[in-house]
Amino acid sequence: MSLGSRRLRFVNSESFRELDTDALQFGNATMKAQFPAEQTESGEFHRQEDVFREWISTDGSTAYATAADRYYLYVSLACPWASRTIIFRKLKGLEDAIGMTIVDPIRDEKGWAFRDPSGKIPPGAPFESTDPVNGFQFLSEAYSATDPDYDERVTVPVLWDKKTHRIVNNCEDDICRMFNNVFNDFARNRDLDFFPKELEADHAKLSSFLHDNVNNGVYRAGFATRQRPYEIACRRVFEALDQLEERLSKNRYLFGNRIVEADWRLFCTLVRFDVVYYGHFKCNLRRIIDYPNLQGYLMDLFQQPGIADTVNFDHIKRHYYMTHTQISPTRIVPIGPVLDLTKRHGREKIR
Ligand SMILES: N[C@@H](CCC(=O)N[C@@H](CS)C(=O)NCC(=O)O)C(=O)O
Repeated sequence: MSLGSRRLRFVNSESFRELDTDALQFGNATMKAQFPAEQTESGEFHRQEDVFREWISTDGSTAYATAADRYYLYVSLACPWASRTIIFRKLKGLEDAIGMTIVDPIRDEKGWAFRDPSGKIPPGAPFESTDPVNGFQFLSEAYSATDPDYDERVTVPVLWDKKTHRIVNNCEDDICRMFNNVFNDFARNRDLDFFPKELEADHAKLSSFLHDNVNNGVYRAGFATRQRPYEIACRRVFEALDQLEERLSKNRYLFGNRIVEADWRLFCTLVRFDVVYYGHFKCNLRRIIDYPNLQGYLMDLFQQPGIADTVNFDHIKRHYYMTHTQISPTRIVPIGPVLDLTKRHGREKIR
């Protein structure tokens, strides 16, 4: 039987009988999901769509004109989607043009809160807002200011417009592209381009593969509420990682020697993998440290100027283990793993 096969075989006097572990697990009941509105009856996690997708323009073609000190980013350092926008803001040198507030990594039933993120204030206790722009207590206030009828999950990242007092965009793909393209008059590193025209089609294809199999793949494994969808999702994650390991044995980065958006997209999942996805989301066939090329690549990206400042393992661990209480009801945060991403990686030898 293959490793991790989900069917248990029993021998009886007549024949082999296969036992469905799914049926044994819950009978007819479905386990309560972390996000019930995004769960299918067969136990799969289907992520909601981002709703606010307005575009900032340099030529007045949209209602949102590019400007310094007009747009503002609300993020969590725990979140892999929001982290990509933090990385783009940092790499393009947009810190002076676009302000940013980091929410408390721990979410309770009121959602993301503008609470001191150090963990000193227990959820539920009164707190002073850490949002210097609007004085919001909860991120949900930004969503209801934009659409009073909004009733889906309130997510980070959020790009807020201080002028019209509403959310412009809550999709990290769009926000990263805008940071790359439309703020160059205010960017310290205006010539950096993470979406090179000459790679456009292959790049889009790879980013979409990474989204489906890696970035969202770990969530599909972690949020599954039945054995079968978990196993399918988890195997897909590792098939993708095996392919990427092979690709990165010949290329320093995904497209050779230059770092593009897809690299930062992959980085945001890899850097969380051994710390939370391996244990909390049960993606545990292998760790990233078991893949020599992926681990070297992860360290190479982590050691790029400014990037280590965007990674906060305390926020990451407290967020996942203390917020997803359907998966981790005790809310205990594990002390490990021991991880050092600052070691020599030797990737510069791969040309
Ligand atoms: N915009 C992302 C999703 C962003 C997202 O789900 N962020 C999580 C944190 S990692 C969040 O804010 N969750 C809020 C919640 O679950 O209530 C997408 O592509 O769907």
